[in-house]
Amino acid sequence: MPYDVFNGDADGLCALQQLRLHKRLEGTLLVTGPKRETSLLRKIPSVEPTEITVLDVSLRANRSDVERLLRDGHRLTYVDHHNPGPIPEHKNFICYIDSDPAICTSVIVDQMLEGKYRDWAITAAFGDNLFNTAKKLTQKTNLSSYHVEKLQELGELLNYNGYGRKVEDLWFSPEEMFRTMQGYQSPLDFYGEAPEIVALREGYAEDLQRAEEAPSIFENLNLRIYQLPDAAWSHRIVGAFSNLKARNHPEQAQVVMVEKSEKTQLVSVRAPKKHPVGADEICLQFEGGGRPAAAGINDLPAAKFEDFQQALVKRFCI
Ligand SMILES: [Mn+2]
Repeated sequence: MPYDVFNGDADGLCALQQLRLHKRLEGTLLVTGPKRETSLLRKIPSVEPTEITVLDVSLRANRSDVERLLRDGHRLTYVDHHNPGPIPEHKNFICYIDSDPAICTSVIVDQMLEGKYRDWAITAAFGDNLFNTAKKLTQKTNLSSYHVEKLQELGELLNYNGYGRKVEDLWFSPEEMFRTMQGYQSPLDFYGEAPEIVALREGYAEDLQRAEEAPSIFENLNLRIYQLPDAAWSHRIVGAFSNLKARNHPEQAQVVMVEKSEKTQLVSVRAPKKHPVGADEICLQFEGGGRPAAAGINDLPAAKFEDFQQALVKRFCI
């Protein structure tokens, strides 16, 4: 049985949606999880050699499993935009990796399919907070600004749905969401007809209102750090909240910390929109990862917080 492995956010979902609208595969097994769960290839057991498509999850985080699956004789198609580390050279490893900060996985798929399902790529670019990229892509379509706004909201809601400590925190599991999406050729129909979207809109508004009341623990012209408590809502809203702040304050880096326990915090880092680099560099120093514009750390120990804050100041304020 072929496997489709995808990140549970808007970009992962819309990348797979485009590929499977283009070429439907029967009986595909889906492997996914909340957005933060990136070591997805380890979930594929030893099975007969098959086709494995991997979308929007970092190669760096899956490298040993990529090597294992290649040794087992599988054929991998890997499409992604995260900082990859060294790329394996193997005849069964086909990759489309581009870590250009203005690109997301769904945009790479859009290029592969020559714009065949571009509306889904636009949705994903909005979901990954790549507004300029999304707007540029819309120029190659006949979408009205009214419809572009719908795609924007859809991308943001799908992205929001991907965040949580565990899949139970999410309003809908990414797998469930993909199965629903598959019934729609057009994201505008999906937006207008799927009851999941109404539920996400309500959940988003509630969670966002709570986050807006949270204190910031550091602020200067170049950097702002927020602190959210440990709760299902804060883990759901952290990504959307940091994207929104990054957009509204283009000269300031945005860092949102969410308590996981007394000992560790989850961290979301957005480089300033005006100069969107450095987020992945900092997060890599603390065992996190991501892209130059947007990155995160799953477990920042309390003892490392001072060092982390210093690294942020050094990178964004000097
Ligand atoms: Mn992505």
